[in-house]
Amino acid sequence: MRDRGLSEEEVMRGLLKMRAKDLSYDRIFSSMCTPPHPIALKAHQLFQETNLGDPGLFPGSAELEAEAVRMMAELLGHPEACGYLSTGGTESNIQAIRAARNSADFRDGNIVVPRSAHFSFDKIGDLLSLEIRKADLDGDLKVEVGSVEELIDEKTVSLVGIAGTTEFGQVDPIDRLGRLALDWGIPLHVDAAFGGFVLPFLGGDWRWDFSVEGVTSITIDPHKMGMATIPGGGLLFRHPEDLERLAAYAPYLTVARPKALTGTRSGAAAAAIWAVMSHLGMEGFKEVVNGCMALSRRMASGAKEIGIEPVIEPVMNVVTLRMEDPEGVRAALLGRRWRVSTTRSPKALRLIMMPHSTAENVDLFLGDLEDVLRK
Ligand code: 0PR
Repeated sequence: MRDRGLSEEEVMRGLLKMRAKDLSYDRIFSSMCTPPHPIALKAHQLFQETNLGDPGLFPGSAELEAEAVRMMAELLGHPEACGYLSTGGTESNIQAIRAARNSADFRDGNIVVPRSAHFSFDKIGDLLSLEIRKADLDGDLKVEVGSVEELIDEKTVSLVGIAGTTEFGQVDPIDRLGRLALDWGIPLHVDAAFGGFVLPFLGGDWRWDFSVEGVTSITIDPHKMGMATIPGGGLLFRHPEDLERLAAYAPYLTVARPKALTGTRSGAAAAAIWAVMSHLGMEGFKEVVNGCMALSRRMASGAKEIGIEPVIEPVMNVVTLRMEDPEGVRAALLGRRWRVSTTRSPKALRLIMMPHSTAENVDLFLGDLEDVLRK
C-alpha cells in the first residue's frame, strides 16, 4: 500500500480505467449472469453495510432474507420449506450435501451425481471427503436412472439431480429420481442454480421441485436468472431438521446458531433478491423468461437455416450447436467481439440467451457465425 493516499479523483480515475477493461454484457453469450435489475441495484446500495452474519443487529435485513426465502419456497412448490440466502450455487450445493452427509452416522460416504453435474460437486468431494460417483446420461443428455441405481450402495449419502444443466440446459427426470430416493431412503438434492428462475415460468406440467416427493433440498440462484446482484444464492430444505444439521454454535453473536457457510455475509444481496422478486412478481418473471426462450428459438432456428443443428432442442434458454471444431469457431468469433463458450461431450458451441440478449444481436451473431464457418 502507498504511504500517502490518492485523492478521490485519482482513485476514481484508476477505477474507471480498469472498469473500461471489463466487457459489457451485450455481446456475451457465454454467461449465466446478467446485469442486475435496476431495482436490485438500488436495494443493494441501500443495504450495503448490513451483515446477516449478525442478524440481531440488522433485523430489517434479516426479515428481508426470511421473506425472500419464503417467496422462493412458494416458487419451488413447498411454501413451508426453510433455508437461507447463500453466496451462490457452489455454496448451496456444498451445504446441501453437507447436511445430507451429516445425517449419516459414517464419514466415508459417496454421492451419486449425473455426469453433467457442475464442477462444484468435484469441490464437494474434496471438501467433505466424499466419493463422487458419476452416472451416465441418455441420448437427450438427461441422467439415466438405471445408471444412478447401479451406483447406489449402503454408503450413499445423497442423490443429485439437475434442473437446468450448466452445459446443455437439460432437466433430469427428477420425479423418477425422487422415487429412487424414497425407495432407498436417501436424500435427493436438486441443483436448480440456473433452472430455478426459469422452469417455474415455462408453463407445462414440469415436476422437478418440492412437488416431487423425495426431493429434500434445492439450490436456486437469484444472481443468475433471478436478476439480483452478485452474490445472491438460495438453498432450501423440505425439512427444518436438515437445515439444523448445518448449525454452528456462536454464543457471542445475536443469533447463536448460524447456518450459513460464510460468517459475515451481505444483507445487500437479501435486499436485492427481495426487491426484484417483489417488483417483477410471477408475471414479470414470466415475461423475462418468455423473452429469453423466444431468443433461444430464434437462435436455434437461425442456426438450422445455415445448416447447423442444435444438440438438443432448447429446453431452457441454453442453445448448443453441434459442429466439428467449436473451439476454433469460438476463437474466430472472439475476433469479432462475441463471447461464446463450448461444451465437451458432445462437442458443441454453447450460447445462453439471457435477459441482456437481444434479437438484433442474435441476428448479427448468426451472420458472423455463418461467415466464420464458411472460411
Ligand atoms: N450449479 C449449476 C447448475 C450451475 O450452472 C452453476 C454455475 C453452479 C451450480 C455454481 O454456481 P456459482 O457459480 O454461483 O457458484 N454455472 C455457471 C458456470 O459455471 C456460472 C457462470 C456464470 C459461469 C457466469 C460463467 C459466467 O460468465 O458455467
